[in-house]
Amino acid sequence: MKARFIAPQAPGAAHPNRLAFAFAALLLLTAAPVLAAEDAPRLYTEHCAACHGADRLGAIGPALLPENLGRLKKTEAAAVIAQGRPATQMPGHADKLNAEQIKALAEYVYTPLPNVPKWGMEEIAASRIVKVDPATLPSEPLWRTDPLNIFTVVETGDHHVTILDGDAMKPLDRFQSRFALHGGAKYSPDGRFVYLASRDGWITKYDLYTLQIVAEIRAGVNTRNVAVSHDGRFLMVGNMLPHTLVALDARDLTPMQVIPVVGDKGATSRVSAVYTAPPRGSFIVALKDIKELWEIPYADDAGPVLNGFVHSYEKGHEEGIGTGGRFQALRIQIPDYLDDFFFDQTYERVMGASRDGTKGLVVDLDIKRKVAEIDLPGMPHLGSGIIFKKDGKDYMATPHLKEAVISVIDMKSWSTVKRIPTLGPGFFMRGHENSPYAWVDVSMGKDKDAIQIIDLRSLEIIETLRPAPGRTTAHAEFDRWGKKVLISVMEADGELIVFDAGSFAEIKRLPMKRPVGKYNVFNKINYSSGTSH
Ligand code: DHE
Repeated sequence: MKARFIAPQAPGAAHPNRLAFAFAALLLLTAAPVLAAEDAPRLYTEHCAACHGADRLGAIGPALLPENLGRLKKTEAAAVIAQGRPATQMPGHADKLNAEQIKALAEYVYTPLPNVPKWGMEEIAASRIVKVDPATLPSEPLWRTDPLNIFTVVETGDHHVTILDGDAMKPLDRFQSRFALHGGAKYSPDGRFVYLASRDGWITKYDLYTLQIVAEIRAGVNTRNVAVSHDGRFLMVGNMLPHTLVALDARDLTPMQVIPVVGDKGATSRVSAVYTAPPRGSFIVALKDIKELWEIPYADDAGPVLNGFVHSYEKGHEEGIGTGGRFQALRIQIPDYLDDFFFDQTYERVMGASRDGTKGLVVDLDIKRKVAEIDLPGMPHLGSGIIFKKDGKDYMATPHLKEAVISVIDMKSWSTVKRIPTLGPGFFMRGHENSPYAWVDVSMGKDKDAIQIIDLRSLEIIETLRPAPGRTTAHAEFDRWGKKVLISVMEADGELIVFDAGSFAEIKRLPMKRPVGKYNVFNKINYSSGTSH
């Protein structure tokens, strides 16, 4: 991805060019002559298919079908085609396409497909590939290093994953992944297995001890992300297409249940994100097209919501297969859509925001309603937020995809106590319990090569690093001790740069193919407050 510069703007304001274009697009949609019908598919093949799939079912970009464009009006779609979409890999096409062609494309993506492929239990189960019987795996690792200081590094340049020894900072393995992995790698609670999700729905289970893929399954056509239950028994996959959640048995990825994402009034929705809330023994799910937040308990004693379904995990997973009710969703009505969310330390409250809103919401999962609003304009990227302590109080800090600031929120009063100006809007932020510093990138702005370091005691930026001038540099991750920080140079011929977390001195560089995210086993399995969950 080439990050594009997005000019900072007033909190909550829609981009002025965007508004102007949306208005122009509205006039066009009503006034301009329509291109010959056959031109739109040709234009689509030429300009859109590489990212959104020849069949419009999604690839690196999302599926472009009427049912997946729910919240986007046609005029806005035309504006996106012309100008691109902030914080995504969608570039503008106004320099290549004229207004009439843009209009034809906007019409085209709202045309229903004659057949949207069915992706139910049968198709999912048929896609499953078991490469190794999990029961035959040895109990000890094949290598000697600290098993909890391993990193999984996703390289999207050539769709590979590198498994990195975090002590020696040397690769243990590098393997071909599914196409376009996205979202954080998730680990089993002991840190032995890593689960990866691709945008086109594949879930891969990989064994770090024996350095091999155990099983794979295609759980969706266009997938958002996957969560692993804190007890390691279940995976929950959130899909954009079809509008479903899919529960898998973590042992060998056997599908357990397809949960249709249908709201109170019968409308269906894409999933924005599903995460695990360990103390609740639940998955929490945010939705893009329905104003509801779902909680799906998975604990065996979650009695009332299981509708009397008696589950015996030890007897085997086959009894859960089909449309049985092992997993039931508790639905909470909320006043807005949530595109992203973040938990407080107790997992009782969720901070969420829609990408186009101006306010964040705090939803209490026990009281089951919104309990506060947060001043969070400019597309907060809450999934990248961190929690830290200062003067005995808990704060969360989050970057914004459209504003050159880091917002710092008091987690008791929910007020924004500081907005730390940065060199540009950023995607990712990381801290660590053993470090007083947080590392942020500003990769959505013109200073895309800069990494800024915030002292969490003073809430000031104290250092700006430019380890690869002119190249997109983003996504920090600490090692388990909080002593080293890894940063990605996200270019085709990119690299991973290792820094000393205290002195900020460079330690090492490892060449990689567009490395994006990297995930430390210890930090992830301990739900470090400085990392994503
Ligand atoms: Fe991500 C995580 C949504 C674009 C790289 N991204 C996530 C998660 C969500 C999300 C919901 C949390 C999933 C999880 O970890 O379980 N991402 C979105 C979007 O809505 C957005 C803006 C548009 C889209 O294309 O879907 C988007 N994301 C991108 C990119 O363009 C990035 C930079 C490059 C890429 O390869 O797609 C990108 N997203 C990432 C990464 C994570 C991620 C590296 C994991 C962060 C982490 O540290 O946990």
